[in-house]
Amino acid sequence: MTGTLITVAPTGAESAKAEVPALPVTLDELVLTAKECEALGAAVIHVHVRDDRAEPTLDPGRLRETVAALREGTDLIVQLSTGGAVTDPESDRLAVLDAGPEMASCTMGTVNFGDDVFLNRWKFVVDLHTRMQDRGVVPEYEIFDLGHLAALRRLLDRYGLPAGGHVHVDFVMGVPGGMPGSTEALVACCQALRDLPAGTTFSATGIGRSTIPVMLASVSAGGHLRVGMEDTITYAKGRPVESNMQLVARAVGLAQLAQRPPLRPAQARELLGLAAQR
Ligand code: KMH
Ligand code: ZN
Repeated sequence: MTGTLITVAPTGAESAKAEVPALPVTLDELVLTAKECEALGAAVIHVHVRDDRAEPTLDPGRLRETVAALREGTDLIVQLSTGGAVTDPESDRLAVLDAGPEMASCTMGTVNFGDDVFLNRWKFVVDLHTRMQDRGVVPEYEIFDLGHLAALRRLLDRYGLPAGGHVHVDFVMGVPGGMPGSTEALVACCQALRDLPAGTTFSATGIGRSTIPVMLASVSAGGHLRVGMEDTITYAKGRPVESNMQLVARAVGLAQLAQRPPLRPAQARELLGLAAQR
């Protein structure tokens, strides 16, 4: 493991612009954030888009326009969220792939999500996985709970490897209703990776106050990092995040401290099996 893959998740679907003014919600704000995060060391951008009222949307035109603008303005790997918001119907979430991203997220099971439910039926997960195979979109499998890794093994056993042949997972830890954002939980996930194809890579992100413990645990376990205002809006106790760049800069500092500097987008494409897809 020679470098660290840094993913920025700048917006998400949960925070309101009125409450978090630094959240990038317009296309211009998103592209500027993407450029600055790329300059700092991010290689992947996990994208949720907002409408003109800054509400989460899966509008196909807006998704296509966003993919095009990010491609034009950066070399980042564009990973569209198929998770959307908890209220989004499955049909709209599947249609995200029509926007032609290099990567897309694929959550491996249903999870309580605060007071809501983030629904990911087995049949839906299979549809998403097989459509991504057909279109050459490389998935990032989102793991909110330990059992999601067992579901991933079952998926790969029954339906085969993803496009590009490489398996990459992201542990999303500390969601109220999912696994905790603790070193112990991360170690348990790492142990379960032994049942997945050799060479499977992982990144991790801790929601809210678990951001820092999860970041430290992931780097020490040889993992990669996802950071951004989708996952935390507090930089330190009593200190709101000022920008996504602040979070990326902190992750870059940690990666450098660990002597695993950030992977450039081209290196990240090699790692994730994307190079062959271009
Ligand atoms: N917004 C969450 C309900 C994903 O992007 O794939 C789901 C989510 C996961 O953020
Ligand atoms: Zn997301």
